[in-house]
Order: sequence, then structure tokens, then C-alpha cells
Amino acid sequence: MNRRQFAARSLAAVAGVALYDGSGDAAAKDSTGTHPGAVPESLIQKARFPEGFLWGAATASYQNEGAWNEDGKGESIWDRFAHTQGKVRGGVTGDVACDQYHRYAQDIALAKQLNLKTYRFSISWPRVQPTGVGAPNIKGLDYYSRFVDALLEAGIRPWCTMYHWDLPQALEDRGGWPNRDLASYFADYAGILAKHLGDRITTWAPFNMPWAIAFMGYAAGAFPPCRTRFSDFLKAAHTLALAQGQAHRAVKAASPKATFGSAYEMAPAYPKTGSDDDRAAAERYHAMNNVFFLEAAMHGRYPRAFVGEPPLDVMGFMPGDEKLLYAPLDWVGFHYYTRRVVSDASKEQFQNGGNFSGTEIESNSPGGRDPYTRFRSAMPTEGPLTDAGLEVWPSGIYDLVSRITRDYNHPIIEITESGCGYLDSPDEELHGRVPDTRRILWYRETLAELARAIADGAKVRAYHAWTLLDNFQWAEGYTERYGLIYTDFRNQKRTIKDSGFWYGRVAASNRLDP
Ligand code: IFM
Repeated sequence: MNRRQFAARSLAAVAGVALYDGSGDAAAKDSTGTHPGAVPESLIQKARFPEGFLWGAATASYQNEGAWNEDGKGESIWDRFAHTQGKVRGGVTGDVACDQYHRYAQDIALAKQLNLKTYRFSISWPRVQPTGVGAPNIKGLDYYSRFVDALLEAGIRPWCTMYHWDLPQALEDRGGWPNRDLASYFADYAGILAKHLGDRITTWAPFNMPWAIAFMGYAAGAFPPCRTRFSDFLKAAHTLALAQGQAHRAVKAASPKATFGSAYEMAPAYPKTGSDDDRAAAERYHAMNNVFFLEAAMHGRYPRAFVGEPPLDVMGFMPGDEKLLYAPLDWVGFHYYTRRVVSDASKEQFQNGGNFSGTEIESNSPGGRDPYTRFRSAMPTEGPLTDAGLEVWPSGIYDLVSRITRDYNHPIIEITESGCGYLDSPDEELHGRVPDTRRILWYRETLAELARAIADGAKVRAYHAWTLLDNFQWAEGYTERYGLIYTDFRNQKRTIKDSGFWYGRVAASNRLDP
């Protein structure tokens, strides 16, 4: 610890959390420029965000709400998965999670305290339609109505994801996403949401990470419903793309004020070598993992994600589906966490998948990740790793935002999730403060690269940090912490981390050295 850090820490320890003004930044500043891929301090210092830039946070129903069986809510596939022994690390569930169903007023007040102007949340489909079809459960809708009112009162834009992975179990029992009928069920649900909440919500996206819904649930088996057939993955992907288009029309019909976009997962893909084969493989990764659903919406077709012709028959593509897929987005939303290095595997015998975790860190089997795209993708470890195991690579966001800007004719862009998992906890010596210096560093560098993309012409209007509060982190249970606010899951106490205070000042000043 150098003198400046020592002084800052001692001062903060004496002053206690109430007077804390973000002196943890000093440590973050001092450690820039010291890791592979680091961003120069000068770039961070000169970064500026435009007037009116929307700073926010993103969350999800199952990860935050709890109340898994209250007020008529039906069972979701994540309830079933978490209640099955051996599925979630530590045997924990999202039954209570952050208890946000009962504590939302407090959480929205915290968001306001951090100067957030946009809050991305998701609606639990089985809370609104317990079996996924039929008349809405009014108590479920009332909860979201109160939630949205509280956001608006706090001066925060409500940003709604209609589906962040908690499919009604009853629909999985009807075949899940490989069953094409789900596209129409989803459009009915989307119409219900727009009809009841569209007077106040104007920012809608159908799915969080549609590729992951299809692949992790139906090919890799890492997420519920834990199925492992590559053909089911393709069918699920097609149903999701149809559902995206049908929901777009249902939402616009029910709510004239609605704008419709997306929350895609994306990772910039770099070829492992300069060979034509690896370059082509990296393009297939980009097509399959980054823009598959974006191309479907913007152009009514699928991009060149496959070796050879697209397997339309396996997907269950029917004549006229191009028209159903077409749903030009009003703005393009995507996440940024890390990058991938991709190599060709099309000349090898396909064996069977790879090592899949919740974030698909690696697909290294002979023959590639799946029998259709035939590439291997890996997350490099040149940069440092977060506690959640993802490589820190700040310039990836610049490359990604610049490419989408170029390829889609300068669309309005929203960063729908971006953040890092570090396990820092309240420090008694610091009077309970959470000195999560590495998270501040992560955001400073990533945001400096985002500011560079904006300065170069990208029309990015919002950034949602993942996430407001430490929450239920899917199959990893409570062992990863992504929040700007620390959640003590024993008593639901919230403590704003140093990064939260810092982010609040960034939001107020539009600069990274506030
Ligand atoms: O927690 C998840 C979120 O639900 C989807 N995107 C990645 C986050 C961090 O793993």
C-alpha cells in the first residue's frame, strides 16, 4: 500500500462509512496500466459521456425477487431446477434471493441514491401467467405496477425485459422452447404486459440472452431444462427468434408509446491465428453468438453462422417465416463482459461439445462446440481474471460497439449489462465499508473504452451495470457477487460498496474521475 492509499484508507476508517467519499478510487487509479490489456490512465482521465447519458443498473426477477410461490405465482423451470438436489452450488435456491418482492421500495431508494436514471428489471412470466397461458394473475401484475410507479417517482426509467430465463414449468412440460407454439404463447404474454403496463413502460426487450436460453438449456444442459440435443438447441433458437418478432408486433399493437429493442449477450471474437479458416470461424462465432437474433429482427434472415447451408429443416423453418422474424428494432441492446478467441474445427471429426459453465467459458472438444457451427471458442487468460473467472479485457467493448455501429448503420445502442464478479465484503476495520477496488478499476477501464467508442461516433445512450445488488447467481448460487451494493443474505442488509459510491458520482458527472 503506498502513502496515498494508506492515508486514504486511514482517513476513511476514522471517518466511517457515513462520511466516505470514494477514496478507494485512489487504489484503483494506482493499479491502472499494470496488467496486460490495461487502459492508459490518460484515456480514463479524458473520458467524457454526453449530457443526458443514461446511467443505470440491470437486474432479473428470479435473481432478486424471492417470493417464489406468493400471490398466485406459478412454478418456473428455475424453481424446479434449484429445488432439485445437486443442481445449484451449495444447494441454495432463489426462494428468497434478495427478497426484493417485499423490499423493492428500499432498493429503488438505493438506486436513486446512486443517481441512476435507468433500471433494467425483468418480469417473471409465471407470476403473470402461472402456467404460461390464459388469463393474467392480477396480483402478479399489480406487483409490477407498483414497482414501475416507484421507479417513476424516483425519476428512474423503467426498462423491462419480458423474459430473463424463468419459463413457466407448465410450458416446459409442453416441450419448452423447441416447441414452436411457444412463440405465440410468448406473444400473448407480451401483449398482456404492454396492455397493463405500457402506459408507463416505454422501453421493452423480449429476451435476456436468447442464445444462452437455447444453447445452455437445450444443448449444453448446464441450465434448466438441462436437455442435451443440438437439434433441440436449433429448434429453440428458431422459436425464440419467431417469438421476438411476434412479441414486437403484439407490444406495438397494445402500446403506441412502446419502443422495442434487445438484451443480447455479445463477446467480441478474435481469430486464434491469421489463417483464413480461423478468421472464418471467428465470423461464425459472431454470427451465431452475437448477431443471430439481431439479423433475424433487422433483416428477417439468419446470418452465416453455419458450415455450409443453414440447417433450416432441423430448425423447423417454414415457408413465410422470414416475414415473422422481421421486426426492426428501435434500438439495439447488448451486454459486455469479456472476449473470446476462436479457432476453426470444421476439418476434424465432431465429438461432443465442450466444457460449459454458466458463461460458456470454453468449447474445446475435437470438432468444435456443436455439429453445425464447427468452431472452438475459448476465453483467453492474458488479462487478469475476476473472482468469477472472466478475463478482464477493457478494449473488447470498444471493438464490439464499433462493429455493431458499422454493420447496422449507426443504430442507437444501449449497453444492457456489463460488470464483474468480485467477492469483497464489509471490512470491520473500515467500519463495515466494502473496499472493492478491483471493481472500480474494472469499470474505469471498461467505461473509458466505451467513451472512446462514443467519441468515435457510436450512438450509445445508456449503460446498465450488472448489477445493483449481489444476488442469486444461477447455478453458482450465492458464490459470485456482481453488485454495486453488498447483500448480506443472512439478514438482507444492504451495504453500498465503494464501487457503488464511485458509480453514483460518475452518474452525476459523466466523467470517470469524478
Ligand atoms: O447474472 C447474470 C445475468 O443473469 C445474465 N448475464 C450474466 C450475469 C452474470 O453472470
